Order: sequence, then C-alpha cells, then structure tokens
Amino acid sequence: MNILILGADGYLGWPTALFFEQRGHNVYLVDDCSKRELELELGVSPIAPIVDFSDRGWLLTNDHPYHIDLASDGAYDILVSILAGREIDTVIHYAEQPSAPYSMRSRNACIATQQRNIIGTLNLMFAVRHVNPDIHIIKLGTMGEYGTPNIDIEEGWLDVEHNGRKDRVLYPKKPGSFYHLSKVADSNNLEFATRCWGLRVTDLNQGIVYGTSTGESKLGTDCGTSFHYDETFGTVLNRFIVQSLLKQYLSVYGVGGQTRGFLDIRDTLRCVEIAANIKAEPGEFRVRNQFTSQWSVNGLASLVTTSIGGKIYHHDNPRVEEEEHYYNAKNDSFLLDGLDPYPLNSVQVANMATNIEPYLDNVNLEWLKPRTLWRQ
Ligand code: USQ
Repeated sequence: MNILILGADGYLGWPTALFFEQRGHNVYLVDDCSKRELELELGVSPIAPIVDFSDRGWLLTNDHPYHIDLASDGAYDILVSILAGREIDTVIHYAEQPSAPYSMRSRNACIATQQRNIIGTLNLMFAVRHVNPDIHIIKLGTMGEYGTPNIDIEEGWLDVEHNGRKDRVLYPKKPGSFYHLSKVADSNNLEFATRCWGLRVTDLNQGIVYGTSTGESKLGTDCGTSFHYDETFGTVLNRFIVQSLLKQYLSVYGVGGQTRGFLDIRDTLRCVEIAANIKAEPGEFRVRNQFTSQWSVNGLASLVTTSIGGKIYHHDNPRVEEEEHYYNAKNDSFLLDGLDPYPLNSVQVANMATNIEPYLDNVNLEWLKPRTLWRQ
C-alpha cells in the first residue's frame, strides 16, 4: 500500500509509520508539529527527548516529511497534490489536538481544538473526493464520543424501534469535553461524505492507549515514541505508573468508578493494520470500537499499586463526568477479524515501569498535578 500518515510525529503516528514501513509498505509522513508547539506553550515535555520530525522523515522514507497544517487555507491543494502524486490508497488520520484537558483550558483552546480537528478532517475529505473517492480514510476517533450511557455501547450504529417503525442510526453521542465533541463532529461529517460522495471511511473509536514501546521502537535510538505524564497529555495509566515509581500518590479523580476502554499501544498498530487490510466498501462508514479491556480508574490504580507499589489519593475531580456508572461497550469487530490482544496485567505494568525508570530524573512533579478545571 501507499499510505499517507497524517499526524506522523505523534505518540501513535510515529510508531504507526515505523510499523507499516517495516512490513513493506510505502509510507509518507505529514505533521505540522503543533503538538510540540502546544508543549512549549504549556511548558511541558515528554519524559524522554524525541528526535525532530524532519529527522524522522528522512530516517524512514529517504524523502522529506511534509510539514502541513491540515486546517490551514493551503492544506487542501497540498493534500490533493500528495494524494495524486504519490498514488495514495490509504490515509491514516491521527492529525488532531488529542487532549481533553487542553480543550477545556479556555475559550481559545476550545476553538483552536475544534478548528484544527474539524477543519483538518474536512480538508482531507474534500481532497480525497477530488483525487479519488476510492482512497480509504482511516480516521482515529475515540470511545469518548459515546460518553457513559446507561445502555450497552454498540460499534457506531444503533438499531432503534420508535412508534412502531425501525431504523439504523448513528449511536447517540454524549461526549465529555470540547475535544471529544470535535471527534463527534468529524464522525458526522465523514458519515455524510460516505452517503453523499461514496467515500470509504473506517472510523476507529479508540479507547485510552497505554504503553511505552512497540516492536519497532526498539529498532534504533530515533525510533522511540513520546511518553507524557503531565496532566494535559498524559493518559491515566501512564501517569499512575510514573507516580508510583516516584512514590507519589496516584491521582484518582473523584470516587474513581469512571470506567473506560483501554488498549496497549502495540494493539493500536495491529488494529490499524486490520482496518487497512479490510477496507470499508464504497459509501460505507464503518465504525470499529478499538479497545481490548474495560477498567475503572480505581481498578487501574489497584493494579499499579499491587504490581509496583504506591498509595492512592482521591482528588476532587477537576472534570465533569460520572464517577459511578454502567459501562458495557462492544469490541467484537477487531476480535472477529483476528486481533489477539495483549493483556493488561501486573507483568505488563512492571514492563512499562522498567522502560520508564531510566528517565525518572527528568520528571517535573508540578506537571503531575491536576490543574485544568472543567467548570472554570
Ligand atoms: N483520570 C484520573 N486521574 C488522572 C488522570 C485521569 O482519575 O490522573 C481519569 C479521568 O478523570 C477520566 C479517566 O481517568 O475519567 C481517563 O482520563 P485520561 O486523561 O486517561 O483520558 P481522556 O482524557 O479520556 O483522553 C484520552 C486521550 C484521548 C483519547 C481518549 C480515549 O488523551 O486522545 O481520545 O483517551 S477515551 O477516553 O476513550 O475517549
């Protein structure tokens, strides 16, 4: 395949690029390094340094990586020329502002998040329609689009019966941040494009990713991915492991019954590979729920304390979210297509801790504190 990876500098984008390149595909990299700019704005950084995006590009493709802000005015024309010139058949789209807390910081941060995410996706849709509607768009959505409904979460679609009539509708969304709302807008726009223009779209509603390394990140010193533990970009399990290793309290927000879908970063790559190999049909909006196990925040905290030690502290919850709720999300799609997930257990937690330990001197304890208040 000729694969265009949008957001190729990110936590998931860079490992994805290496993964597909190692399997013989031609990969082309796009990023605008805006995540690095946000890190500078907030004064945070990954636990270990990572190489520049331009070096990553040369390392992989012997070609220049494309530095494009997908939400900018010029992005459409550049995308058109890359899609056509490189005969791209698959686009993997990660290029979005990924942090819920960032999107809740201020009016500016909310608008910047929604502008970047929604307009970037629109530019991609229009470019694919113009060049070749047969190009498969694989879009990284999020399980957080669904929220925590009091009914089972299906994979994207819901069969409903109302006043004696039946229909199949997009699953109702109840997202919990302006970031998650941007992903809902993406899903709606993409679904409409499949109906209207016959595009092929796979929307991956991914859960919370944990992990420090993939098979490919061990190929060389430049192949590692970013690992965040700060309150804006660090996800909950990654943060708990750093806190535990530093003998800090694990920061459970509120009661801790918040339950989510989780997956190992290595399973992200295998899911994206399955999605790429089994294309959505023309006009199909295929939704796959991309997580491998469900955990409550309390359950994760206990897993970490029993695996590597530490104590738990229940902070006043900075977010607005249900802290005790029903949660039962389907994830059959990838399992039926052959995914054999890595389990999340104390061995896995201990492995992650071993990978993180050499960098603990770099940790800034201030960045661990929850600061962004949803209600402020
Ligand atoms: N939480 C804590 N303590 C912490 C950090 C988080 O209790 O120190 C709780 C939060 O309140 C929340 C849960 O853990 O209930 C998950 O928070 P998170 O920061 O790990 O994940 P979230 O903000 O939901 O966002 C992350 C990624 C995002 C992705 C999403 C998948 O940053 O890009 O879309 O996970 S999902 O949650 O399924 O929507």
